[in-house]
Amino acid sequence: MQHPITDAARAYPGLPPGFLLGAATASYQIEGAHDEDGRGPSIWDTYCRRPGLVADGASGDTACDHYHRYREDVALLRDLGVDSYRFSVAWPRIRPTGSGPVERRGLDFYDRLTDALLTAGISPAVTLYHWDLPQALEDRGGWRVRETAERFAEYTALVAGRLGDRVDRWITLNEPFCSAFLGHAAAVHAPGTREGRGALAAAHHLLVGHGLAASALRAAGAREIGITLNPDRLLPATDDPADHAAVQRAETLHNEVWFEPLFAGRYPAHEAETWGPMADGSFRRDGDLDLIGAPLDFVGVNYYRPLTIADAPYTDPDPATRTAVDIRAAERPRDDVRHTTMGWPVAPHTLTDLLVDLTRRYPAMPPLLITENGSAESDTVTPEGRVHDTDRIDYLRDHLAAVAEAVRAGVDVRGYYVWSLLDNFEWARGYRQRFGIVRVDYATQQRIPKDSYHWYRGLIAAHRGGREGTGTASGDEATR
Ligand code: IFM
Repeated sequence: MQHPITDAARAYPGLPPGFLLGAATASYQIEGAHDEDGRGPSIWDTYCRRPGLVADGASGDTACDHYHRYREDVALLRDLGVDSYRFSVAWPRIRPTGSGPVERRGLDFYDRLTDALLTAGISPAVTLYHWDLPQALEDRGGWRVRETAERFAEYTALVAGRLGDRVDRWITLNEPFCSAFLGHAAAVHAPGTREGRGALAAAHHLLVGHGLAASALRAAGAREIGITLNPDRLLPATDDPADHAAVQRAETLHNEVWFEPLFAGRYPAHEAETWGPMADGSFRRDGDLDLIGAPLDFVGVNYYRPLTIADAPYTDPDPATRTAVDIRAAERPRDDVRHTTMGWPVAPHTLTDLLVDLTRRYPAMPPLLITENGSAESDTVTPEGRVHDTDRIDYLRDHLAAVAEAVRAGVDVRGYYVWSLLDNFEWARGYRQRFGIVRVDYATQQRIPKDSYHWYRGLIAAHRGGREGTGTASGDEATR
């Protein structure tokens, strides 16, 4: 189903009144200060030190030095005019070994950041886990074992105890798909292993951790609690039934593992044909579905691009000792649309389709927030010190229009966070990929707001200025 984006919507997406506009980052990608104030090592510190895994041998050791420059970054957010800023707390700053003593200086940092945001009139949205697991917990089994979920709930209670009086919105996990499957199956994220069934155990324990953390947040009186997922819009490469079957297996892996237990009270229906012999589920316990499926106030959706899927043979030679999560499906390239520097196809209407489809499939799902959307582009700085990132502006504008289209189709979307405020450490891609609306010169740590920053600021001003929902906007920055 295609949704033509009208010219009016291109000019101004016609967002509903009260629709929240924000920007997002994550701790390991921006903070730096990897060994300061008692911070312990995380699995990403370890992963970055293994030769050959991260582009250019990069790490988050310094990143954007946000730990020391957060006041400057909050000033950028204030001038941008965002309603809300989504940041993540680094677990190893709060409990360096995951289970031992609490590091007060880590809590103090997020306390200062929270107060700086509130002084700037910005509502903080806190993600508790954006992939930086304390290495000491990984050494004891990591997400493969239930104990990590229990430690996660303890850490959550510590952070809620300190910030809960000032934080409006809490996100337990960011994209558990990446933690479980990119980390324990594809080996392209920390901890960087290929262990088949271990990835399925990790997926389950991440959900258990979410449930326990959500319950700890409720007990602490948290106002709005949610989880951020990265559901994929999966398209069959051809009409061949084999490709459609591959799409179903990919649905299980990418979407249903999370959405079914969270919002339908069950495990995915197609597990057996998707996982094959690994689907033993022995890590599940009675009562887990109730814990995981406890009501939430919102679900965060991170969305960047669709995936075109085709049937594929097993690549793992011995099914009995399978180390990959091999669902016999492969992504096919497409040549009909522009791609970002990540190699991701740009197809904004697929975001509308995804949101409409999720709402239809999961009627019990709470309201949605787009907690990430953005594009990596090959930015250059002009001699005048400007970054004319027109491709990024087009991307953001068209995806916001796609969100507005979903709202018109009846989807309850309450807000949108651009990824990302700053250029930052893009995981295994290092610093080569730039997602920021603010450029970071990593040699000097100078911040340069790009044209997309100015455009977004104009859009926010137009939205605030009472033109919400009219489909038009005035002001050069919002209409370009
Ligand atoms: O940079 C990441 C972020 O940490 C999680 N979501 C996707 C982004 C772009 O790859």
